[in-house]
Amino acid sequence: MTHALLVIDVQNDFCPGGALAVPGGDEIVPGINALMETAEAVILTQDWHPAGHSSFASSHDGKAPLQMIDMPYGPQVLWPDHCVQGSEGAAFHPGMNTTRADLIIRKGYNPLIDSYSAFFENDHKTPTGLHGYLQTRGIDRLIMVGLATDFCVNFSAVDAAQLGYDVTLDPALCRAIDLDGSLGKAMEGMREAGVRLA
Ligand code: VGL
Ligand code: ZN
Repeated sequence: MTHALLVIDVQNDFCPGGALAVPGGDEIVPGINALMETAEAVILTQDWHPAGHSSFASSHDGKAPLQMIDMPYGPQVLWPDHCVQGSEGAAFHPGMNTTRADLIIRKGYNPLIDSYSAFFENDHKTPTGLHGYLQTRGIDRLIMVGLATDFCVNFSAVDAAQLGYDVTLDPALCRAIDLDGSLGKAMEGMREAGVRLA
């Protein structure tokens, strides 16, 4: 088995001081750097939205961040503007060792569809290309860490398990948004999908 460390969205906007700060988001950086040393492959993801993205509350009249909206692909949480392509907020946390990365995959660039998962956009159909990359490299085991546990890490882990990867989540190297019990639901869903906890 070849394994990869998949580091989800450790970007300035998800760290304290950022536009969509996840409590303690920056605390996981040293541990992630250390884990990179023993990983056979390292893949980083970057949430990467065009300005005016449809997941931003500011793109919808009368809507505030954290309200819900119905999109053609299903219900969608509306977020503050975050991880706008090329902005400082979209950059990786400066402490993260990005030099070690074999691949950086960007997601959420389609203005009409959000993409929590590193594998599929939120329509659960449009691939990001990551599955093809992993298959052609013969990677079948994934260690997942990053931000946020209950959104992008969760959707990535469940998709990976459903695609047949052996998935282990390291909860010590993840932090959550926890919106209306979303963390508990995410942990339950990941367990049901067969995601292991480190
Ligand atoms: C994320 C909300 C919006 C995440 C990304 O990385 O978990 N959450 N965009
Ligand atoms: Zn986003």
